[in-house]
Formats: sequence, structure tokens, C-alpha cells
Amino acid sequence: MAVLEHLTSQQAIDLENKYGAHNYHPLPVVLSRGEGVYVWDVEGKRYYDFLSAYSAVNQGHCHPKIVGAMLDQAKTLTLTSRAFYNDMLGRFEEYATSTFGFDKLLPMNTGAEAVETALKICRRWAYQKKGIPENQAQIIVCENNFHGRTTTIISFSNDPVARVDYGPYTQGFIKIEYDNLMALESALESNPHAAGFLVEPIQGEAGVYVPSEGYLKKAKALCEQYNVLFIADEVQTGIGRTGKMLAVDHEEVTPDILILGKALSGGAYPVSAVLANDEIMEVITPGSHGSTFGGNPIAAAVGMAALEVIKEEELAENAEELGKVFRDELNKFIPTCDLVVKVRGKGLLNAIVINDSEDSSTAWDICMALKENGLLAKPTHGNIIRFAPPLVMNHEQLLDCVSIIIKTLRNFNQ
Ligand code: IF1
Repeated sequence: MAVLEHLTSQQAIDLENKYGAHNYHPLPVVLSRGEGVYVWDVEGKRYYDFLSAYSAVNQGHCHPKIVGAMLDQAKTLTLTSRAFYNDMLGRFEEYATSTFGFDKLLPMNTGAEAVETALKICRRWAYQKKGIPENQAQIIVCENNFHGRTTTIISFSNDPVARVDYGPYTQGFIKIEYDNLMALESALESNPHAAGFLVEPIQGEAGVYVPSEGYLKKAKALCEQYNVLFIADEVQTGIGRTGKMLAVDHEEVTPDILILGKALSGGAYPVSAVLANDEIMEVITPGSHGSTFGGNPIAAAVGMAALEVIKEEELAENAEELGKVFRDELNKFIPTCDLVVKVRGKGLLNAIVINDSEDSSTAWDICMALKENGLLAKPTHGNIIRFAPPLVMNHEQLLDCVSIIIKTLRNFNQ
């Protein structure tokens, strides 16, 4: 089949089913174009994108400034490897470290790679700076976490679907309840080999769980008290998504290690990064970590453009304002609808909890109805639907989406 021959949705789906590994169960919609808050399917139907590729497309689909930076760089120099310097990486590192307030940045590509990098830095810091005996470092993580799909990361997941039959599992992790400071203090007190605490400022995949006010600040204070590194995974919550540049900014918490990904590139290209100050980052020495594409010129150009767009268009502020409108509108509606239990979230990272069991297909069926009504969203776990539009959405578009969601829920027949 000629590669550029027009495909119907069914043809595209059939090709993926026949030739692709079945590692996803996508909503049956085949997208062929994106612009701003909209995506179009191959039949030309337009949708509001209320997932934003899991918060990677915060700046809107195909943002001209980001795509322009990518194209210009792609015509000039795509990849040198880190065997040589290039004229873009240092600029990106300077811009990003000054944006987030850290001494150093280690560039990677995917969020999982950045999480793995942060774990390696934390362990090496534990042995070389904290004096924990070799191979004894313990990193505290939260139940219902999602940090990626590598073998080490799923080793500390408690989602059976993500981890079953991938053993043997990596050791060195202690699991505690999320948003439970007593559990954190107890783990710190009883584990002298604790090296780090890896946490999502809001648990996205678990169902957009916003922790109690003050949790992050007190958790950071406990980590300081026990000389343990506070590692914030902002891959999904960062880059303006929750109404601040970083979700930890809501509590004015500065992590010891910051993990970024997804919208660090605006969804145009895989770009991730780990940021830390010198006394931590200096444990990484030449040859001790790397990646063929990490820090490539296109990633650097795209990363700078993606961050500039967030600042120039004040997208974090927009997310803060529109997020309040979204939750206010839904909180007015929910008392009139048995189908929805609650809405929760921060900025434009929100979710509704459906009044049905976790293993019901209701959330999925609602997303299918939303699709018919021109809005794309997808359930996280079971009975929870995540709503995360691009941060470039305007007030009128948001109200249009609210009316689509309310109309769909009102007319939904279980
Ligand atoms: C999938 C979930 C979201 C992340 C956090 C690291 C990563 C992610 C907080 C790894 C990635 C993505 C992965 C994607 C679906 C999506 C997801 F449903 F899987 F859990 F967003 F909630 N830290 N999340 O959310 O980044 O390696 O993917 O670049 O794997 O299905 P990545």
C-alpha cells in the first residue's frame, strides 16, 4: 500500500491490529491532523483534545513556534551524539536551569529515562555523599504511583497490569501510602539507608489525586530532616499543567531533583530532563550515564521554544483560571446527575469520578459518547475520566467543552 494513500479509519485500525503489538487499547478514533486545542480524524471530523497526549501537548497541537524551531534545526543539524559538543545544548541547559532555578540539567528523551536517571543520581549520591553502604540504598515511593514502564520502574509499581510477569524485579524501594506524612516519617525513621523520596505532586494515572494542602512542603521538610533527597516527578504535572510552572510551586517547594518530560517539548519531539544543584549532580562523571539522543540539537531547540511559549502566552496562568471555571461548572452540575460522584484536580489537570464500580465499562462508554459529541478523553483507572485539554484553550472553548461534557452525561444511558 502506498504510504501516503488515504486510509479510512477502519483501514488504519486494521493495519495497527495486524502489524502492531497490542500494547494499547485506543479509543476507536484515527487522528490525522492537530492544531491548537483541536484534532481531526481521517474522515475530517473535528474534536476537542481533552487528553493532550497525557499532558505532553500543553502548548497546543503543532504550535507554530515549536514546529518552526524543530524544522529549522532539523534542516541544520539533527544529531551529533555527546561524543562532540553542539551549539544548541548549552543554550538549552542555561535557559532551562535558569527557568527552574537549578545549577545543572542532564538531558534525556523520555520521561521514564529521566526517572531512571534520577534514581541513579539518587543512589550514587547516597553512596558517595551520604555514606550509605554499597547496594543498601532505599528509595521511598508511593502506592499507586506511575513513573514509566522500564523494568526498574514497574518493579515498584503496584499496578498488576503494568508489572505481572516482568520479574525478577529491581530491589531497593519502599512503598508507602500517598499523601500520608506519618507513613513517610515512619519510613524515614526506620530506614537509615533511605536515600530518596520519589513522588508525583499530583498522582495522574492513579486518577488525578491531589494531595492535602501542605503535604509536599511537609514531605520536603521531613526529607531534609533525615538527609533524604526529595525527587519530584513533574513529567505530567509540570510545564504549566496545574496552574503553575511546576505543581510543587503551589507550595513553594524546591525539589532536590526535578524530573521533566512530555510538555518540555510541547509534544513535538521526545525531550526529558533531570535538574539538580551541583552538590548532587556532580556525582555524575564522564561515561557514567548517557544516551545517543539525549541532548540532541533538535531536542534543545524544541525545548527552548516549548518553554518560551509557556511563558510568552502565560499558559500556566491560563490553566489556573480555566481550571477553576471547569471545576466550578462541573460542581454546579454534579448534584443534578447521579452518574458523577465528584470532580477534582488543579489547573487543567482534572478528573471526574463516575458512580460505578472500577471494573465497569461505564467510564469507557462515556468516553465513547463524548467522542460522538466531538470531545476526546480517556479513562485513567476504571471509573475515573481524566480531562486535560491543551493550556492554549480559551474561555469560550472551555465553556463549549463543559456543555459537551454535561450534555453527554445528561443523555447517557447506562
Ligand atoms: C503509557 C499513564 C499518564 C508519567 C509520569 C513518568 C512518565 C509518565 C508522572 C513516563 C508517563 C504516560 C505514559 C503513557 C500514558 C501516560 C500516563 F497512563 F501511563 F500513566 F500520563 F498518566 N512520570 N505517562 O505520567 O514518561 O516514558 O512515557 O515519556 O505508558 O501508557 P514516558
